[in-house]
Amino acid sequence: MIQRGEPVHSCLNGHLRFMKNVAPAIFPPNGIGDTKPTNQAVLDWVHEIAKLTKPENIFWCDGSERENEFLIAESLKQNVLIKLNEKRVPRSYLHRSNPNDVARVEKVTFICTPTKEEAGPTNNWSEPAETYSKLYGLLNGAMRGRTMFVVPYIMGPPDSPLTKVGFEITDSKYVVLSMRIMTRMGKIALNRLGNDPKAEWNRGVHSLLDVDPDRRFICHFPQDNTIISVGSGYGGNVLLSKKCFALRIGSYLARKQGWMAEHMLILGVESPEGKKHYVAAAFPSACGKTNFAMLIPPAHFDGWKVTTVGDDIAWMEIRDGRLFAVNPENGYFGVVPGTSYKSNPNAMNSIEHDTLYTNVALTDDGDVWWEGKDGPPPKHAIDWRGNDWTPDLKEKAAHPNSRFATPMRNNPALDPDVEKGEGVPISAIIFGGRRGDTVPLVYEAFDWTHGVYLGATMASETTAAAAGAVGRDPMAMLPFCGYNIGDYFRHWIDIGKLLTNPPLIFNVNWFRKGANGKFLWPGFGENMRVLKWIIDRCEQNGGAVKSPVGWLPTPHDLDLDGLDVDHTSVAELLGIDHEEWQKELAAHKTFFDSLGGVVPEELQEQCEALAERFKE
Ligand code: OXD
Ligand code: MN
Repeated sequence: MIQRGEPVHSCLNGHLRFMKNVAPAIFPPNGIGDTKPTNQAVLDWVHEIAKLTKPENIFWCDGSERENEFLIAESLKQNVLIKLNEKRVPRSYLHRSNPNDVARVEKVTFICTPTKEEAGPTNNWSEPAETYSKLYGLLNGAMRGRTMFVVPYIMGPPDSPLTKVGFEITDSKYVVLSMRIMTRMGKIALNRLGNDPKAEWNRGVHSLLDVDPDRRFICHFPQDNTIISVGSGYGGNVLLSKKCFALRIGSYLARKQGWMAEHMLILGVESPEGKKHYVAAAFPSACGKTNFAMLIPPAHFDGWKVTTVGDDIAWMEIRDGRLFAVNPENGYFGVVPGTSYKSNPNAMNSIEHDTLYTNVALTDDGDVWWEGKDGPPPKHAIDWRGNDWTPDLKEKAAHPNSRFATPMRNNPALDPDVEKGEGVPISAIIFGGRRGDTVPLVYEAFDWTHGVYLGATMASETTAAAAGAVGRDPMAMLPFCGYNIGDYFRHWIDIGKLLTNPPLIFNVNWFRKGANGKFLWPGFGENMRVLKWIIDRCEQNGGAVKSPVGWLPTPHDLDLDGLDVDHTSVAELLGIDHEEWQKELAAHKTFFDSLGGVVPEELQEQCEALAERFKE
């Protein structure tokens, strides 16, 4: 955490004087890079940041094809991008980030609210005025010899009341190219913002500096609708539209303005009769959100269709007593390793063209490769670091967090209503995590507040070496809630009071293991069977039995026809082990206690009620 009163880096001037130029300036021809906004507030802010960072020139992005082609050509010249084999992966490129910079870094991510209490017990807090002065110190002259790009974008469908405008200033071409995929970028945002100097818009400033982990900070100023990110070039830290704006600042604005910004996929499920439901689901990072959002129903569900609205973020508002959701993004920034035609055919089809890859391996014929891709590994490749790689090496060819950025329009299962301004009505909310034991395949909350409790106590096994270690991750928002988590829980409870037709809330666990240590559930497309029960419950015709933890399907209530899972496994999958749940209950209490008194009374009561139900 940035400490109060800590001196601004004493060697700062020396450091900057010799700072290597990782992003040399480019010089566009007339007609490119000159779409200046007309809103005076934006112009003033850009002027202020330019005065501070002292770039060689300013490039005003308009999101056009011509601009994109120019930026790609310049990025190829500067080795920011490598062109992939045009026949195998048309119009696609590979970018390698600095090996010290391959993931989001929570320890240097800060919520800078006037008081520490506003940031709450789950966030790193840092005092706003001091943080601004520290960051401005780091940004002083940081864009010398570089081009400063001004990227206007909107989050949300063009004609949605939920949609918001953001501007990102950056000295990274990779960021500009990625933002064009991940957001609706360019003139569309300038038109939406208009000329009102008081209009709401997000200010994002990003500089690579010299990509030094010691000078890497991702700071959010919710009260100012401002983000400053320095010292990183990795997506989650620098595509400020995504985790920074749509979730951290978004969740703060959502509470203030009475809507919800959630770390959730949104999918549509349509029956053969044409009846359609939408569900939103929150799983912690690395629990298969993208796979679930792009699920292909197995042969047994002939005529059923699953469509993707979003794979990572949902912005939701109340209308007619129901929750409606939009996906604020325009593309997917997904983890590559493990993606194959077997695990996720829709993702594979999406990333076959027009895709920007980061940190995957490059084959000798200019194709991309990663661990878990279909077929045998290449005999030789260049790994994500740029070194020679052969299959006998211990090192992975692709970084485990290597990514694709691909336009959502590449997805063959894209939902037709993804652009609908009013959003899609949500019938069910699903929480879930990776749990080897305790948590059944699926169960339903008794009511909204009980559902909030399921979300608040959500957990997932950490991938750390400690086997079975479980980390609590409320609503999968632990790294993304931009304010006090207690107030966030309260906001969820309050939203429930305004919903006359609330979504039903469920918890799922695809990862339960049997006594033999093997997964009990096949997962992937077969998760359709669980989804089907959830839809049946929404239509009030799915059977269930009451258990202490919630409504549970019996094996008979799940459609398991044609599935190669024996009866004992199904019983294990749906079983409630009282001893395991006593431990789970104790863990809920410990977690709530660790939050230091911010948890609303209603959720404490849910904890007691759960304990009581086990005594019955
Ligand atoms: C992501 C994440 O990259 O949640 O989506 O970490
Ligand atoms: Mn995510």
